[in-house]
Formats: sequence, C-alpha cells, structure tokens
Amino acid sequence: MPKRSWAEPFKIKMVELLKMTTPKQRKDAIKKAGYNTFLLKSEDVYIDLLTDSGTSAMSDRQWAGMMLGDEAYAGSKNFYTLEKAVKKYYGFKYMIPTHQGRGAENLLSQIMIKQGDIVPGNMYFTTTRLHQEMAGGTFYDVIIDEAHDSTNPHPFKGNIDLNKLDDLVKKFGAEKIPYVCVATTVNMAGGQPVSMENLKALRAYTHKHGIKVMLDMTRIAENAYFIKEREAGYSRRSIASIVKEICDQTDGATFSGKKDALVNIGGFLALNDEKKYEEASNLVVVFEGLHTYGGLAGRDMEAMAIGIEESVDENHIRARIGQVIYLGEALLDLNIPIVTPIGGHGIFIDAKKFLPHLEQLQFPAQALAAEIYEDSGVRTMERGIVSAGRNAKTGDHYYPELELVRLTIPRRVYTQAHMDVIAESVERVYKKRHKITGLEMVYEPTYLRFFQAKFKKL
Ligand code: PLI
Repeated sequence: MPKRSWAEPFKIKMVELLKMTTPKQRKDAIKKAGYNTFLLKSEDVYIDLLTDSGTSAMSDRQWAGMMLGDEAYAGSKNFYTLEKAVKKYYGFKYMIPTHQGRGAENLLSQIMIKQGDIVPGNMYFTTTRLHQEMAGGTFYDVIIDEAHDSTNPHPFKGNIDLNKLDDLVKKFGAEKIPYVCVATTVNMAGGQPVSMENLKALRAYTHKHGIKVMLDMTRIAENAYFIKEREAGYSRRSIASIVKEICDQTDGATFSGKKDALVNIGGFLALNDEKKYEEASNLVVVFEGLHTYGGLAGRDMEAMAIGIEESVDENHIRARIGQVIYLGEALLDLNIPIVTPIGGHGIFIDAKKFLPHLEQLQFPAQALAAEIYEDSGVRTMERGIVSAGRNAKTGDHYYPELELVRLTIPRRVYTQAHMDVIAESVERVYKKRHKITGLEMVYEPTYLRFFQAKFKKL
C-alpha cells in the first residue's frame, strides 16, 4: 500500500516568538539554576520539552470557550458543561473540579487511605505517591518487570503484574488495600500503555477481593491510541469508545486536564460511589474551593470540557503520537539509547547507557539534561534518581532501574523542524559524552526534590 503520512490536523493562527541565546548565556544560566532545568527562566529556553503538562496550545474553539466563562462563585454554567463532558466521554457519575491533577490526588488519598494502608500501583508517580504517603499509606510497585527494562519490546509495559498484586493481598490482607492505583500510559516507565486485557483481568481480580480500582487517567487518550494500534480486536474501534471502556473498568479517577485535555490549568476527581463523592465534595471546600469550581475559573472549566472532546479526535491523537514517534525514530537512527517501544508523550533517553562512566549517585540524567540545555537551549527533565526521591521511612535514596532524561512533547506547539533541531542537539552531546562529568547535590528540599534541588559539577 502507498504510504499515507500523518500531518498536523490544524493550521497556525498565532505564534509566540522565541529568544535565541548564545552558548555563554546558556552556560551561565544553567549554572545559576543549580544544574536543575526546573530553575531556568522560561525566556532562556529555546525549545521547551520540560513537560507536556499545561504547555499545549489550545484551539480557537477552546479560546472562544474562555469567553463563555460564567464567573459565579457557585453553580457556574461551565461546571455543568464540564460535568456533561466527563459523563459523556468517561462515564463517571460524579465529578469534582480541582486546580490540577494533584489536587484530585490529595482528595482521593484523604478519603480512601487510612494510616497503615497499602496502595499498589503500576509504577510510582511523584505527586501521586507523595499524597498516598501523606495520607498514611505505603505505595507498592506492581508493574510488570519488563517496564524496568528500557529496551524490552513488550507492547504494554504499563501492565500490572497480578501475581505481584496477589502477593500483597496474601501478605497484608485485602482489607489493607483500599484501591489499586492504575495509570494509563505510565509516565515514569516512558509513557508506556496498559492493555485492555490487563485492565479487565485487574477488574476481575480486585472485584473478587473487594478492592477498588482508581485510575490515574491523565494520558488516557494516548493509552487508547496504543490499544487501538496494538491490541487484538481494537483496530476498528474509535479512540472515544476505547477511552470509555478503560474508565468502565474502574471505580473512579484522578485527572490532570493539563495533558490530554489540552488546557493550561485544570483537573478533576471522578467517582461512582455517592458516599465517597459526598466526602470529597465536602473536603474540596477546604483545599480548592466550592465543589462546583474546585480552584478553577469558569472559563477554565469550559476550555477543559472542549479539550476533552478534542483529545479523542482520531486525527489529533494520530498526529500527536506521530510527532513523538518521529523524534524517537530520528534518535534511534543516530544510535541514541532511548526507551523503546516509543511511548506516548515524549522520548526518554537512557542516561545509564548514554553516560556509562557515571555512578547513579552522580546523577547522570540530571547532568545530561543540563548538558543538552547548554548545547542548544532545549530544556528537558530528569526522570531518575532525583525524581525518585527518598524512602519516607528509612530516608535512603530510591535507586530506580530507569535513569532517564525525558524529552516531553507539548501538544500542537512545535513543528517537525523543531524535532530535527532537537535530534541534532542530542547527537552533538552524544558525540562528546565521554567528557560529561557528574553532579553533586548541594541543596535538597523535603518534598518532590526534583523540582527545586540544586547541584554543582563534580
Ligand atoms: O501536574 P498535575 O498536578 O496536574 O498532575 C499530576 C500528575 C498525575 N499523574 C501523572 C501520571 C502525571 O504525569 C502528573 C503530572 N505530570 C507532570 C507535571 C509531568 O511533567 O509529567
């Protein structure tokens, strides 16, 4: 069959000009930032691959929606529009808006987890695990072993290992496990999807043991795309119907609208249980705002409702992941060690393989992210030992198997030419990799240290 390429299903109506910097300016900027890309000024960044969270471009429809903001304190029209979208696309009965995903994680953890509880999940996520711990729970990783191997070709490296889960049930008892936290496209594993088959098996297992399933549905449309591409029986199904089927396997969800839903701010907690909904809608008043706005302006809720609809558009999702794959394949052609299969929201460079001369405690991924910035002004993010943090009980560093630099692609923001420039920069850094030195941490904050830690060159 003749080739039919993807292309952006939009045209550009407005642009934001970028500042170009000199090598000297970048060298000074990253040193001043303590070799932490989170501490750089955005204006000193050329191509910003720090995150795909809140950095996507909204459509003209979303911007038009912003003008429909009903900025009432209570019962805003836009809340009902959002509630309708959540019911239509995700099927959950109740929805409480929050300012972003972690606001929902806080509520969920507080209403579900008791001191001493166990919360299994398919690999940790930074904010999710912290909220579980702050509520008195302990996170256990039950992802399949393949997820910890950067080049294992398993098509669904986000899957839960039901034997690992069963071991926890046997060891601690099902009554100690309020829910299993299952994420769609597992961020820290490299944007790796979970299969529908696995979700259904998890549903059956947890049902038998009276354990709930709570979804971190932050990148659910991207997961649905991989199910459509890779799982038997789904190739003719719509993304929207797969998204709904994923939600049907769960009891509720936390959502960061800043990813799939193409907004700069927003999230929600969704639940099917009325009693839990009542608890959460009371608690949200303490942390976020009334249960009909949860920290968001009316206009933000309107834009998120429209973004949810746009997120499941077939052409959108094909081009979104097509662009990620384009960059990944360019790096593979240059023999750069990256996580494969290529994931949904970015390319993850394997820093252990890129810089084999560095110990993990010399923070290879942190050093590599700084080096890429210095080369070209491309801002990436560490997803390794710094992100993993310390064990809350022992105080020891976690030593994750995956020591990665994430090149996260915002949706609808950069062009294919930007992808080429990024690949060339990584290639230049790869060529001089032997000269790259490690880092020493000189400032370590208590919570989520990767955001604010500072380093100096060894
Ligand atoms: O950044 P929030 O609070 O809207 O969402 C928290 C959050 C929850 N789950 C997952 C899987 C995430 O990826 C996530 C946020 N991720 C960020 C900020 C990222 O850069 O990946």
